[in-house]
Amino acid sequence: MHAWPASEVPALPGKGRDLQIHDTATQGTITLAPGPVARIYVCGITPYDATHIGHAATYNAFDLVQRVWLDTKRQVVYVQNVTDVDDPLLERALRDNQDWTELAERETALFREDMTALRMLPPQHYIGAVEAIPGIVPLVERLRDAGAAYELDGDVYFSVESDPNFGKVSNLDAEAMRLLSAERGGDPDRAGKKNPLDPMLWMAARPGEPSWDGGSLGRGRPGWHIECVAIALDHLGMTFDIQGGGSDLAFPHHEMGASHAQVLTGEFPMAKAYVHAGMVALHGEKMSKSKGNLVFVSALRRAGVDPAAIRLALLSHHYRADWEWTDEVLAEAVARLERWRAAVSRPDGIPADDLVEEVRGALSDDLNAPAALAVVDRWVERQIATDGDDESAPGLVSRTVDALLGVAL
Ligand code: 5CA
Ligand code: ZN
Repeated sequence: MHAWPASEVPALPGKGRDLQIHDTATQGTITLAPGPVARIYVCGITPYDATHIGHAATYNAFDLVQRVWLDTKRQVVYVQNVTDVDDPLLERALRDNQDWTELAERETALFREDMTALRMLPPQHYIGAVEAIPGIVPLVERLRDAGAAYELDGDVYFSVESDPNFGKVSNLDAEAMRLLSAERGGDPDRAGKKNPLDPMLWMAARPGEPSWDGGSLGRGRPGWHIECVAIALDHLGMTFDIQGGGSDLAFPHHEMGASHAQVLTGEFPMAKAYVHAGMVALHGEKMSKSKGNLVFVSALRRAGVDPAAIRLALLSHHYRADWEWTDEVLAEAVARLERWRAAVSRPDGIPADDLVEEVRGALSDDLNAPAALAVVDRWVERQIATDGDDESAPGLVSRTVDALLGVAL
């Protein structure tokens, strides 16, 4: 699939710092020092509805990762998927009596527009589940041939017991795993499974549903976790730097993915850091397509909200925090954007060399975007209150905010 156009990232004087980031698997902060090429896989959308603020917040976190790495003069290989065939997408298409491929294409196109408007840097490889099927089938066959998968009425399940490291990504107890499995696409109550948590690798064709040739697996469609493993291994190989998503993906999605990869390659972990963004809520509940309590990025844009203000609203919360979207959050961001623009539009100003280093310091410290905003706020206050004579300062602040925070002033 094609991704979306990249906005240019200005080069800053000096060099950025290595990223320290919280890793869900080891439950601590680790310093990532990739080689000249940093590799990241971020789980993409299931395109059955428009991009909401929760999605945007999660993609914002991983956009910051890219920007920190680019500032260290590394090249970044960024891979993102689109789950363009899965139960929720097919259910929505059926409910609304529309073609599932058209629904997926339309919502993916809107996602690209939203990401472009928000100045999120695009992935180099943007891969749909459907186009990944030829790579998924042989992996499922390998898992089955290794004795790590079994058949149940034509469906193929992964046996979590085949992985000695199962549980080491999300660190949850058995009861929590069971509850989350039922909530997040699993089927722990299906009779005949070896372990209630075992996830599906390949679902045999159902009447009225799309299906593909699965070689020795028969016709069907892929399970969710193997989709991301196949795409990640194909484009990044094993032991890449970060696998990212919202905190609702830690279990089962990233846990199961790590397990599939462990059995396939004999290695753990698939990613050096498992990075999870907090959940954005609306009216006290997690924003989710299934609940319908959503604020869409495209609706805000249509209402005339500057995408740079949306981006500042996202940046005003630490990526790991759970937070609530409110009108005040947006109003504050709109006011901040106005202040920042007024400050950098002055022909000269007070020196900003420290600002670059301080923003770098904040972001390399587990992507502390609120601290980075505070650094810029302090410069802006002084800039508005004082008459400086540093001609290069406003431009340097603009370029820093653009390069490291993705906000065009
Ligand atoms: N296609 C799968 C991943 S392979 C999927 O989870 N799609 S999604 O459309 O449901 O979510 C896309 C991303 O947005 C995921 O990383 C998810 O964790 C994140 N996300 C969903 N809802 C929220 C929310 N309310 N707040 C923050 N992030 C969210
Ligand atoms: Zn995924």
